[in-house]
Amino acid sequence: MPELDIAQFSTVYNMLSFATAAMFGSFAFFVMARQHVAEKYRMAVLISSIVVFVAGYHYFRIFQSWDHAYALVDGKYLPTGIPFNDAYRYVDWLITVPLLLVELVAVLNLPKEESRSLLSRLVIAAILMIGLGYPGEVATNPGSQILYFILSFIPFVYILRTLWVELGVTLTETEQSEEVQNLVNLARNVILVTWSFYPIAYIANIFAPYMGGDAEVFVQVGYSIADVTAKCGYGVVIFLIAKAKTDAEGGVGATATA
Ligand SMILES: *C/C=C(C)/C=C/C=C(C)/C=C/C1=C(C)CCCC1(C)C
Repeated sequence: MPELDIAQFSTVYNMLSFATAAMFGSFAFFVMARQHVAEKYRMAVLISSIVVFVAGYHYFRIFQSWDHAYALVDGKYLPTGIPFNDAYRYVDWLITVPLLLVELVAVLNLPKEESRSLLSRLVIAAILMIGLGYPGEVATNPGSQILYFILSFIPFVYILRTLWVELGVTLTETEQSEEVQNLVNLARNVILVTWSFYPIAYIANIFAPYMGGDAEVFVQVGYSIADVTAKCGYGVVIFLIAKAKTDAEGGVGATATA
């Protein structure tokens, strides 16, 4: 771990605290929001609440780990020797990234066959993406950092391609309303933009020898912003899709008794 000045340490400390609060706040929102959508869309909103709860727990652990990894000595934050546990992030992603994809497919309520085929491929690609990224995240030599970046990038592109090309065809074929199509488009764009933060933040690891403490700050702040938008913000879009479909089908009561 690099030595940090007070501003660098505090920036990460405050970001991790903010992300923990955002996750648990969103958890409360999704738990209550569930009642405002029809029965068949509740699974998607339930999964949003599980995602932010799991992430909130992990952020709390990451926050504690960060706090223990450094001690203030003569106006500088020096490593205490207690390792900062970044594995929490990857364990978190291993659970939450597949769930985020399940959310999208669940809220669309597609025919069973198509849901299953889309989901199994998306989930496998997500696990490969995270699993191949981890060895690069913990590596300190640029060769491994770049190699695992490239390997992880392949399933990343596959996921985006599947969401744009295949899901696009399915949306037209299943004749979703224009409002729903626009919202699904928004959800896909939220995935594209927020998920792109991760490989960008990762790259700072490669430049760590030239950036000093700033690299660690960049990575931690980048991942935190990405997580809040990709889990909380995206969850709100999923809720809006569920709500739009509920309203189009006659409201909560009408679909619940149908
Ligand atoms: C809630 C957490 C989410 C949505 C995490 C998403 C993570 C990624 C899209 C990570 C992607 C990576 C690459 C494409 C290459 C470098 C290694 C990773 C794992 C940072």
